[in-house]
Amino acid sequence: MRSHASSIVVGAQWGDEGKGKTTDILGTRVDYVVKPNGGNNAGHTVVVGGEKYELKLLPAGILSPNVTPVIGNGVVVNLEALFEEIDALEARGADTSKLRVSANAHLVAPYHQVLDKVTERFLGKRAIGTTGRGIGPAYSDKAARLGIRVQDIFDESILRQKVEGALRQKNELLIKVYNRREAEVEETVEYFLQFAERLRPMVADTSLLLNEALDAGEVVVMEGGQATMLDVDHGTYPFVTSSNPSAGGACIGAGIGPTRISRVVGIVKAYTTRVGAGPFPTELFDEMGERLQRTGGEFGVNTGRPRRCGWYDAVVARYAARVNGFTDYVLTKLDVLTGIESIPVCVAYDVDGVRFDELPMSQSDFHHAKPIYEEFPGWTEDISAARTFEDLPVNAQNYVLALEAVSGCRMSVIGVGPDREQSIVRH
Ligand code: 2SA
Ligand code: GDP
Ligand code: MG
Repeated sequence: MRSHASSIVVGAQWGDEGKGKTTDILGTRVDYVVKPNGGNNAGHTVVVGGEKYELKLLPAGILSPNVTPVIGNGVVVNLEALFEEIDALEARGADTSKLRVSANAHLVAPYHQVLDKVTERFLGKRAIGTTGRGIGPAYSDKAARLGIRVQDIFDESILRQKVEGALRQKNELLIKVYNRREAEVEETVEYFLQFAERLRPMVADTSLLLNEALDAGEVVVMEGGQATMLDVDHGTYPFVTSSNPSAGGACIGAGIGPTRISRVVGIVKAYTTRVGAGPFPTELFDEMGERLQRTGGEFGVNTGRPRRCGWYDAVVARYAARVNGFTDYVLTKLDVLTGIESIPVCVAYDVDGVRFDELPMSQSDFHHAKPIYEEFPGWTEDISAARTFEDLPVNAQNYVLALEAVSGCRMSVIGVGPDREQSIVRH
């Protein structure tokens, strides 16, 4: 794929489409890879030369030696998790010394994780199925202006004031509503300070760094966490994460203006998965769902939770193409469908007898949506060694062309296996 000055990579479904691998194949030259949103709720599995890496808080670009990885201002950072991940990568010989972390990124505190878990318990049947990493409470504090930012841990008196302010409110909740132990100011201050010296050399004005890099003709990729349908504005609210994983959120979370973006790449799986609760019209509850889960290795990178599986949903793909303004799609995991005789694709919904070609405006309608399927003949040949479109069996080619026709954007790359080499580049 040709390198562009600045690309955004966005999940088009409910996550785990293979965004981590995609960052690697976006061009022969990538200088910066930025994570603009999310935190250690994300999980990217990347296979490089047969070696498997599981990344959570760090952008997958960290595995490419010439890339400067950046944690943008839109991320919520768990410092304990960050250093654990850095240490694990260093132990395997990866070089993490170029990592830069935005001074404006918010920090996840231990009380955010407690609040995440107890809120889920209090929601009962309406629980979101979060990763329990404190992501929602950390973003809530950011919006409520009660958050602690990376830069705060380098000024102890400011840090103490902010922790005191945050805990006055948090402890009311923890003690009176949730019946938990209070979070203590000094304990929390000490928790953050223990990381300060190790973090200091990594901290930067990352918006300035990235814009100067673009001025100098360098190539920047923004690697979105989670996905469009988990976006707090555009997803299946309230069954969403608490950030904006869509393309607009990447500009905010990296500090790069929309006029500087040259390409927006949607990553879409040849079928659909979802982790956690919430509507999923094409979900399969039968042996075929189990087959997709098994063949696709559909288990959470972070939590190990089995992912719910179902057929490709073109209504979701068209919606994602629209709200993100995709210029290209990368279609992943086509190989997982090998051996299925006839493959259904959802092209519209039936909502209580009414046909919907676009995502229903009302969440209640979406909960009632029944897929209207078109069927496409499958293939039995192993496609994992295909490197050109013509290498694919005709039925696999036709399946891709059929998806392309209903998904709102051209499909420029096709994934036929987990390794980054296992890709067909069409445009
Ligand atoms: P949270 O923890 O507040 O962000 O959870 C809110 C919803 O967002 C979903 N979510 C995810 N969905 C898919 N993959 C994610 N990352 C991990 C992975 C997930 C894992 O790559 O496998 O290990 O379980 C991710 N992160 C958040 C979450 O399931 C909730 O529905
Ligand atoms: P992300 O969160 O979008 O980065 O995706 P995950 O890493 O959570 O999940 C995607 C999984 O699919 C990973 O295990 C990848 O190694 C794997 N993967 C990516 N592309 C392909 C592909 O084309 N074929 C197959 N079989 N696996 C793939
Ligand atoms: Mg993932």
